[in-house]
Amino acid sequence: MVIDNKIRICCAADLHLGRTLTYLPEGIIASPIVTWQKIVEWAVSNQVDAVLLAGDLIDSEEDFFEAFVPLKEGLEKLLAAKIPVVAVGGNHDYAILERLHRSLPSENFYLIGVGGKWERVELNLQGKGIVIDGWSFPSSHYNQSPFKSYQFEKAKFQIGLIHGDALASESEYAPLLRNEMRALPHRAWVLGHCHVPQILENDPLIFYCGSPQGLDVSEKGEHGVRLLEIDHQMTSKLIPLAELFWDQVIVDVTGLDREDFEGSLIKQVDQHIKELSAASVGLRCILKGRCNFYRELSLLKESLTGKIISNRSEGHLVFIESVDLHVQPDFDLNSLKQGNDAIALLAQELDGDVGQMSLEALLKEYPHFDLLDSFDQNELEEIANEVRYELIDQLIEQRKEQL
Ligand SMILES: [Mn+2]
Repeated sequence: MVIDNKIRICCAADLHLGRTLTYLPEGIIASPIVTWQKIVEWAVSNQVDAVLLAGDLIDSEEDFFEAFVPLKEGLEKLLAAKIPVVAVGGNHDYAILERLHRSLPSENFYLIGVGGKWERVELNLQGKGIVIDGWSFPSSHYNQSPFKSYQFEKAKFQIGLIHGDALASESEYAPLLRNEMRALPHRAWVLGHCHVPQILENDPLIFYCGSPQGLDVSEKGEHGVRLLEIDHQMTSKLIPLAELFWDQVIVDVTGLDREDFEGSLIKQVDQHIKELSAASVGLRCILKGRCNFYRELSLLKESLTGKIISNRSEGHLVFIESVDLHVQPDFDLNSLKQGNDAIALLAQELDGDVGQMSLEALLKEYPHFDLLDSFDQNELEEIANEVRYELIDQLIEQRKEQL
């Protein structure tokens, strides 16, 4: 039920229809297609005035058939509800979107800016003329500013719709310079390409819609569409619509007994995700701390992956996407420190004494040695400590075998 006379425009981008999400446990049905259907449902039931789509709606050239039916059905529902749809092409879908557009309902579905030529549509929304200026990718890469060829006249309510890179000044994906956008008369810029939903500037309003469904665990947090509201000013809000959110959680195992591990894991996860809107959640669990069931954790790591660990509400599940282990054994350093064998020396180092072994030598023992370039000094010290714990653990095991 619309209670004021604001114009409401549902903005989305980067659906990547045709992409399948990585392995999902049974009971979780999430995909870009499901999210597109939810977007359509939401737009119709909330009686928005228009839908803007900022490119990369389709994942690849090969996805014509995967995308055709869901796009057609969605568009038919929107158009039947008298909601016009305006789209531009991104670097993934500039060509296939044009082919699809030829076969899809065309009245009130506009694909604009094809071939990298700026194009304008004017929509009559609640009696106001809202101008949309759009530009589509002409090829899979484009390393110049698309604004160089912009030449339309100023309008009262003017919105820009484009796919490109506003986060870098040089880019192969249509560099969108902020000062160029600020110099144009548009009061809002609806952007696609970056999958993290974010507002870049408030005046003019410049935002990335983000992928409505995070495509993998790196696309963390709430995803959905952005509702652009226009009265005397333009404002926006994120409407979370993804079936599945991804997230990362640090689980501290320090002081836990083996019997308490699973319970504590669920408690720490619940605490972490309670801020997220209702949806299923796929989690990367980073286990940290020190515990006495350290060795068992590498086995647990395998069995935990893919496990559903909690039921939020209305069939919204929480599952573990993967486990990163950064747990150390729970030694009594004070007693290990006594003496002058290798164990004692390593324990003394862990307790703050100056090391006998160089940092470099310790890091060579790290199983992911090739990744170390990306860490800073503090992180390297922490990894060296992980190695010290691991070495002590191995030495103690060896000693037990010799007995
Ligand atoms: Mn893109």
